[in-house]
Amino acid sequence: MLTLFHAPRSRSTRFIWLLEELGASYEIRTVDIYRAVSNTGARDPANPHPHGQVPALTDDGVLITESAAIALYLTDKFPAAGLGPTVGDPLRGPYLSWLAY
Ligand SMILES: N[C@@H](CCC(=O)N[C@@H](CS)C(=O)NCC(=O)O)C(=O)O
Repeated sequence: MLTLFHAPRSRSTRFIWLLEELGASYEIRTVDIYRAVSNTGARDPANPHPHGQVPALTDDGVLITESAAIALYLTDKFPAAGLGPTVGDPLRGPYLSWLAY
């Protein structure tokens, strides 16, 4: 089971989009985060991210953090969706470059 740890109006929103585009089965757990701009919110003990940030994704309990890593993990996990060039595809290199950029 994929679980996205999400806070509204944050970077984790991009993974609702990606999970939908991939046709993945997933659940969302909304967590609180500290928001420096407004000095509101707080680290949420329900969030497994080691820095209390979002996005965080777990796949059967295995934790994945960092947006680029999560995007790569998900597009690799669902190759049939055709959203990320797979290993051996000539476009794999540019894909990884743009993800890391
Ligand atoms: N490099 C991380 C950055 C994650 C990040 O900065 N997330 C913000 C929300 S957009 C956050 O959780 N802030 C709360 C905090 O830093 O305590 C990624 O892209 O996944």
